[in-house]
Amino acid sequence: MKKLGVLLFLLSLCGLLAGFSDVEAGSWYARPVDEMAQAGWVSGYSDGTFRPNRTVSAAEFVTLTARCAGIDPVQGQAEHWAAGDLEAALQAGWYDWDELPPTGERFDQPISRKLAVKILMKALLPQAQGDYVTQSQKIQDFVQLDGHYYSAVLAAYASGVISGDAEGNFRPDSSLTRAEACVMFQQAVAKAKKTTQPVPGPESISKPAVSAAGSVSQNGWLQVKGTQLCNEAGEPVVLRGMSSHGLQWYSQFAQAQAIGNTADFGANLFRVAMYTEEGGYLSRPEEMRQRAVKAIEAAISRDMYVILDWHILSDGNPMDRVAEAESFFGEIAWLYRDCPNLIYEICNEPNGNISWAEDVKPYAQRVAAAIRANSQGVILIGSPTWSQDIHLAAAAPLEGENLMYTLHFYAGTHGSWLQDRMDSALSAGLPIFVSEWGTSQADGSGGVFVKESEDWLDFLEERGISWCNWSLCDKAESSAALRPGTASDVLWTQEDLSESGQFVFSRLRGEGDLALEAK
Ligand code: IDC
Repeated sequence: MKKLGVLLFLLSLCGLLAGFSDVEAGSWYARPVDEMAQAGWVSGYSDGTFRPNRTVSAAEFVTLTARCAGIDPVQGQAEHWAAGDLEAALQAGWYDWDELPPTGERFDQPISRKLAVKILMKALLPQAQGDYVTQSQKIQDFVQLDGHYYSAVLAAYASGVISGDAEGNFRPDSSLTRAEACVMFQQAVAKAKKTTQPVPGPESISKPAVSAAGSVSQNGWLQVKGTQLCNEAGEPVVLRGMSSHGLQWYSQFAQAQAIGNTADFGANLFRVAMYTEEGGYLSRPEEMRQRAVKAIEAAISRDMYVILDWHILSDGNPMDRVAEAESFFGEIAWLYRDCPNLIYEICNEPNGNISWAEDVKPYAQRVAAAIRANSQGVILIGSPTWSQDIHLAAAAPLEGENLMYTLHFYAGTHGSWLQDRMDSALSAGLPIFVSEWGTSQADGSGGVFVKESEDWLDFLEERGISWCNWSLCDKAESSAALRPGTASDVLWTQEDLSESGQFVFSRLRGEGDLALEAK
C-alpha cells in the first residue's frame, strides 16, 4: 500500500493541469483535483469527465482517507467493497459506531460534511486544534453544529482545511461534492506536510556576493535575507525576465510558447500583469483570473519563477479595492501554497493623492496577511508615486518576513536621483525588487534609451537586484519587446525583436552587448 509520504511527494510536484473535460483550468478546484488525480488517489470516468459536482458517499470518503493515511484494510469483512477500510477506520477511532454502523446500511449514502471533516482531521491532522472563540466566529451557521463535532470542525477552520461557503456557512449536515472533497484533502495533506517541514526564517546579513542564479528546481523556495533575495539554501539569487503587457489586451504573449521563448533566451522569471481597471480583473474577474492562472502554469512548466501582479494604475489607491485583493490573493496563495515558483506583487503602482502611512501600508498589511494564511512566498510591495517613493517605505516598512519593496523606473525618464534613492533605501535595510522597468520614457514610448538602460542594469547587477522588463508584446510602442505583427505561438528570431527587445534579451542571456544569436 502506498503511504502518506508518497502522496506528499506527489502533491509537492507542481505540474500542468491534467485535462478532465469538465474541470476548467483556473476553477477553484482545478489544481486540487489535478493533484489528487496525478497522485492516483482519485480518478475520472471513462468518458474523460471528473464529475466534480457528484456527491461523495461515506464509503468513498473513508476509503480515500484510509489510502492517504496509509492504513491497511481489515480482512474478512462483509460483502461491501469498502468494508475492510471502514472497519480499519472505525478501529482507528476516526468515527464512532453510531455515525457509520458497520452493518453497512449507510455506507453508500452521502457522507455529511461534519463527519467528513471529523474523519479527515482525525486521520491526517490529529494534533490540530482551533480556538473556540476565534474559529466559531468564522462560521455563520455555527448554531447548527452538533457539539460532538466542535473540536474537529474548529481545528479544520484553524488549519485552513475548510473555509466555508460564499455566505460563510459550513452546512454541517449537507453532502460533499467530489470537488470539495479534493480541495479538503489537498489542504489537509499540505498542512500535514507543513507541520513536519517548517519554513526557515531569514537572518540579517549585509552586502552578500551574488553567486547563484537559475531555475526554480535549482533554487527552490525564495527567502529574503537582509536586503537580498536568496534561494532556499540561503544563497543570493537574481531573477530576470519579462513582464507581460495587460492580460486583457495581450494575453497571447502570456501563454506557453511566448513565456517559454523568454526562458530560451535566458529568463528565469516572468511577470503576469493583471490590470485591475481598464477592462481588467475588476470588470471581468473570472476571465482575467483564468488568463493569469494559464500564464502561471506556463511559467511553472518552464521551471521559472512567476510574479502575479495586481496591476493597479488608473486606480491609484489600492485601498479602494482591498477586499477584492484580499480574496484574490488569499485564494491564489492557497492554490499555489506548495509551489515555490510564485511571487506576489500586491499593488503595481500606487499613485495620486495617497499616502504610504494611511493607504498603501495598511493595504499591504491586509493583503500580506491574506497571503500569509497560506504561503510564505515572497511578497512585493509598491509605494506612492508609481512605486518610486521607496524612501517612505524604508522609513516605515511592514513587519514580517519575505517582504520586498518594488522600485519602477523608465530609462528615458528616471535618472540618477532615483538610483540615489534606491541606495539610501538599501542602506536603511529595505529589500528592493525592480518588478517593472522600461527602456522607454515613462509613458511607454520614446527612445529607445539604450545607454541609460545599460547604466541602470549595470547598477542593478552590482547590487544583486532582480528585474522584469516592460513588456512582452508586439504593441507599436517603443517599450514593447517584439515588432508589431510578431506571432505569439512560434519561436522568435532576432528579426522578431524590437530595438528594446534586442537590448533586453541580450541582457537576459547575460551578454554585455547587443549581439544575439538567432534561436
Ligand atoms: C502602459 C502601456 C500602454 C498602455 C498604458 C495604460 O505600455 O500600452 O496604454 O500602460 O494602460 C507603468 C505601468 C504600465 C504602463 C507603463 C508605460 O505599470 O502599465 O504601461 N508604465 O507607461 N508605470 C510606469 C510606466
